[in-house]
Amino acid sequence: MTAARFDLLIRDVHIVCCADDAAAVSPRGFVAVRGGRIAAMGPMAQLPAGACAGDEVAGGGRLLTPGLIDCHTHLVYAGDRAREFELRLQGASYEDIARAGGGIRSTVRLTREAGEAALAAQSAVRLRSLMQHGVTTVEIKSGYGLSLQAELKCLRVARRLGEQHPVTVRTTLLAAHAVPPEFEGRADAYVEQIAGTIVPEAARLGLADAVDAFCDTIGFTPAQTRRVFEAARRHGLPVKLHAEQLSNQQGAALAAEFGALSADHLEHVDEAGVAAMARAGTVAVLLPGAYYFLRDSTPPPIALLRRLGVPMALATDCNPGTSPTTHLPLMMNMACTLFRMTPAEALLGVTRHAARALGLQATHGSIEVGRRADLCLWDADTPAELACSIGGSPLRRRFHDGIEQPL
Ligand code: DI6
Ligand code: FE
Repeated sequence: MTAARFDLLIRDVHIVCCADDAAAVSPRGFVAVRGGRIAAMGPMAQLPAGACAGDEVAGGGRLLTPGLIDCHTHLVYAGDRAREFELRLQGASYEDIARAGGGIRSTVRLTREAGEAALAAQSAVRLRSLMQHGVTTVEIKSGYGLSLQAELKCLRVARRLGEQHPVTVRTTLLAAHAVPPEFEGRADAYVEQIAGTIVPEAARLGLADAVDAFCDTIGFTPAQTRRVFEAARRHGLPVKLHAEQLSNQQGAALAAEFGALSADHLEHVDEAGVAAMARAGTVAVLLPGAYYFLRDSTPPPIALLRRLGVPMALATDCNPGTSPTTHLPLMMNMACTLFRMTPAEALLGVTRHAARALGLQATHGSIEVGRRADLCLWDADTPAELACSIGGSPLRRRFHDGIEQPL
């Protein structure tokens, strides 16, 4: 009888498999990979005698987690917004700046002007930084194009970034991010353009995996959001929503009504909204980077989300205006510090629950036999040690699809 042969064997690691909501650490285990999938795992004592692999990794008793999943980013954009950061330090609010034609629209100007290669090059810097902090799957939204051609350009850039880097990219069409200048005062006409042209084209070209909208006083009304969601439904695309970030628009309930994968931000969500999400199985994506950067003081209702059993994911919201970060482990720290989540919840938020927020829960986000072998080895012993660090980089090794990738 021949001994089991694998492509990759990681031995002597503390494993947090994130297969259930406990996020327990199993000490001294192994994970074996074949064909990009997890083929076997267990305590070291159960490693089949004579098992060998093309690539063997001695884990040295460190922590092995699923590869991290950043389930909400706007990382394809041009330029920066440091000037607006200064204006806010002088007292202007995010809403003031947006109403004066800055904010999202200032990034739209630069993103529209940028050629596809230049846009890809600027965005790739951010993508590589995310990967260096442990990300193996990332969601990338459009939303700084706001015209058919510019939105498709952003989605193409996102898709191409995924083809050119060892990371899984899921794309989301966010044409309903802001009203572009040429539709000033005619938001409904822009929504018609989104529903009648941009969603159908993105769907036809296979460029979008989901559709999102920004439902808020400086974004779109619930009625306009509904029109975008109906278009997504007609074209077979799941929806997500920027909901209740700056005010309560009952967006979470609207998202739940459409069976949304996630409702994101949620600082101002009420109990009815959370209850609707719980019934629909909609994930709460919490974005502590934006909360911190805007110096918000109303955290999302963590205790309520917990009590009603809504899964909580965490993401960077990587964008130039409200969360210029590519550091997902830092978001774990902020979720614990600012939102009082536990380190175990924070880890589940960037693995198991983030996978669900992208509809990838059958294949990603946990270490289980048959799942994708996306894995991170950390210079840490416990999830608390990961969440405790502010801004450091405890990642030691990163595997995507069963293949180790240089950091
Ligand atoms: N909410 C956010 O936090 C980002 N988009 C959104 O709808 C901010 C985007 C930006 O300011 O550029
Ligand atoms: Fe966002």
